[in-house]
Amino acid sequence: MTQRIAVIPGDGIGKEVMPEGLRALEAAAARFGIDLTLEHFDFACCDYYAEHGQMLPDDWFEQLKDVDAIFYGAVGWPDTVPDHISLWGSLLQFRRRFDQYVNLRPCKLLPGIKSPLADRKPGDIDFYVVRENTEGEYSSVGGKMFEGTDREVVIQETVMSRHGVDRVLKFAYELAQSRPRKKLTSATKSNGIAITMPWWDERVKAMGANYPDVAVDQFHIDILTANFVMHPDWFDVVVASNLFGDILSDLGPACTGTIGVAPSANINPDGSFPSLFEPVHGSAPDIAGKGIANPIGQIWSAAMMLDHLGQPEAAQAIVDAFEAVLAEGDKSVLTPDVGGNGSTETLGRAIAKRIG
Ligand code: GGG
Repeated sequence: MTQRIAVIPGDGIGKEVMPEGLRALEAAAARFGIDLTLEHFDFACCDYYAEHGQMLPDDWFEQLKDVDAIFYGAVGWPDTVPDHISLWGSLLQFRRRFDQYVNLRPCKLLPGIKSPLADRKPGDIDFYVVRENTEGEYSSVGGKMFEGTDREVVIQETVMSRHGVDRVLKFAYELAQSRPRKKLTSATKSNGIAITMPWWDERVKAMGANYPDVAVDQFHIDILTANFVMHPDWFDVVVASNLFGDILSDLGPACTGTIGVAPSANINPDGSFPSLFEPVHGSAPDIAGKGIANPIGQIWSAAMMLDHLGQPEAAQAIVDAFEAVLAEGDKSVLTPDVGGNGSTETLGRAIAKRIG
């Protein structure tokens, strides 16, 4: 049976890393006999907005709802579309309408990459950030009063529901329980944000009763960011609200040397709608067009997608391939962010060749 994959490159370096993500995906599919149908879409990017005045066509939900997974690049081109319009008009619509309430972001120090933190080696940093992905601080609830006057007021609410928080905590507890260290860290700011965050802490505690074998700790987000830098080895599974999870899942990969390798899975765990796989990085206008973006975030996202589609061996083959190419350390192959003088394509081709 064929698996239908919606391919949406998006903006900036999304367009450059996507071909390498597909090269790896197709190499793994060929090796493991997986039948994939790739369906290409030109929306959810700022070029589409320039032509149509919106990021998505009116019938986007109908076009995408029956695919098996969405493979996405990056969004944002602030020279033409303000970032909040492009993000809310595309990725956040997908996450919300397809109820992709878990954003799973692995953070791992890979072989051959030098961490900016002293004396860290592969194995020292290996944790997941589980980010709540449909509510929290990313709410569209709020408004403006007396706009443009000296009495101007702007309000934006944080939205946390018991349904929304409990389900992402359950996912995080179960992930922690499945790992050898069985450790869960929750990120809040309960002294300053004194309604929603202490309530999140209470839900963590209540949910913990179902997982007595999982060790739980809780940090305020400010000291937690310091501990990511000073003690990244402390962490196993870190669960956080939408905004805090977004910040931590950029900081974590930065501690592993480059955000360019970081993947993510926007998961609808019950499978009622497609899940979406994309690199953590954005469209990076500063390096777009130069052909030097690291494609591993996109390639690793392809591996997460295959795993989600029930193909763990193919997923592992992709991970083994990029780890081997990184460990080899051929500078003519590697992109500049990991010490090479190669290109997006040289690195992508080397990984695809290694997959077989
Ligand atoms: N590939 C991820 C991407 O394009 N990120 C752009 C961005 O700003 N994302 C914010 C978010 O993930 O909430």
